[in-house]
Amino acid sequence: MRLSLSLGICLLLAATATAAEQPNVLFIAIDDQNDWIGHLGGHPLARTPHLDALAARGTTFTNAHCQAPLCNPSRTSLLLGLRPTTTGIYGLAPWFRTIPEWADRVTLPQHFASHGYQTAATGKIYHGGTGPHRRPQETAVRRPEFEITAPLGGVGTKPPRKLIPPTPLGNHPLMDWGVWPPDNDDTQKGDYQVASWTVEQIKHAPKDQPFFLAAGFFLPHVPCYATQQWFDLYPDDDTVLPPLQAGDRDDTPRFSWYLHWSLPEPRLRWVREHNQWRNLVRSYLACTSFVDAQIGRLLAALDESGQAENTVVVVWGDHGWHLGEKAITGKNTLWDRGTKVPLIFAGPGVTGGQRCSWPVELLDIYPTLVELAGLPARADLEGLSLAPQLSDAAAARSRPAITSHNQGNHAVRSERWRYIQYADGTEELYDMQADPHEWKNLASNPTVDDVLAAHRRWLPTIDRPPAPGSAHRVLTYNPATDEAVWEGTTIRRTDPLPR
Ligand SMILES: [Ca+2]
Ligand SMILES: [Ca+2]
Repeated sequence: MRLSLSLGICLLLAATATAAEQPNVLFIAIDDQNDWIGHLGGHPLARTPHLDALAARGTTFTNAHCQAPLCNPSRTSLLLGLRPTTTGIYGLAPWFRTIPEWADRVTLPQHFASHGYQTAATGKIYHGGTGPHRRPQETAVRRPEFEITAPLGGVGTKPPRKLIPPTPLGNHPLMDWGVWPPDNDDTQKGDYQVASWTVEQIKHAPKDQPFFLAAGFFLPHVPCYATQQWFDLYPDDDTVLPPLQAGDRDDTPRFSWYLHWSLPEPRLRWVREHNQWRNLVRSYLACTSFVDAQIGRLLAALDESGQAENTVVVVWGDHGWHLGEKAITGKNTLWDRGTKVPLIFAGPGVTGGQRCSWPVELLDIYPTLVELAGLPARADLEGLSLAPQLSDAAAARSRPAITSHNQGNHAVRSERWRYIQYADGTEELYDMQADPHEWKNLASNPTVDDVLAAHRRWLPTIDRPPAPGSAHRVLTYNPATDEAVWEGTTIRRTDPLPR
């Protein structure tokens, strides 16, 4: 009797200990953040002390890639654990819940909510923030994306008129950058408020329940407004400009232009002609440093709350951004500058001070967090858990990173190579060790036939057409007629390249 009673108490204690040890998750997203992060070395002058400190106490992935080079498809892929080629979501629309097949998909935060976590979020997590607001009659039907949300984030304070000259294709209001507001007051910026709300959530976290807390930062997405203090971190001269090669697009297929055929993001030619290139680069870097400081506020709050030891922190960017490389600014490309992102983990289950150079995918975040938290694994996820690499960065990975931008256009990033195939069958291949800027397309070189073959076999076997309701940056191609359609307009083979 005494024995079984003690055994019972032991089991009870063991169960309680397990529950108490279930780690929290602090899930931090940065919008349009390429690898211009201090410790990643994508830009030699980038100043991100807080992300660098997080990487030093955790594991940072130096070869991490998005699954789609655009907000909605990248975030949908990460949060559903499915490739864009599986969902058919490639554009800024649709919202995945409108697709019957995915209407009841259990997302990453919902999986945590199903297993005892309190889920909370603010800012830009999905392309639509923390999920659309439901009509009252729908609340009983569908689970919330997050249990607790705050409608914060976005640009915040805006100047009364654009700071730069009118941009091509309609002078889009988002195409702007520079010093704003002029008084060094950051508190009216959306990202500052996202951080403030998240700090309060950390301070007042439930004592009897683990949390999954998501903070989505909007910058350095355009408009890149930052206060003067962040610009002061960067020299006001041409040493800030990224290296370029004149005529770099001469050896990229015509189809590469179709992926970003006609967009409000100005081309390199425009920013040069209007003396805006340096201003854009400094504005982007300033915004990155500002967001780094907001992430620093979250990490300080976590330390002060005593929860750092029991919280898995993950920081990720949804895709990269060009600042003149390959003759463009913006996203929607299959090169490293468009696909490579920061990805940092720290906390329980993560070895400190590691740099992992295996190609990995944002798709891997879902199964990784599930494993780190000890939740039941799911058989319907397309990513691979990074738990082995978080323990030992040298642990082998079995596959490269894949990025897709609309049906038929894919990049395969292995340790050494970047291979791209467009929907019309044209190809690119770069030796990323010898040519890290992807200047020399080797695809037509007969000596690389084996490399091409080895990479082609990773092209997605599921490659769906755009889902119903797809819109904004959607490109389709019909091989039978050789007809490409961009945003509803046919591109002819003879159309001049857009300037
Ligand atoms: Ca984005
Ligand atoms: Ca080139």
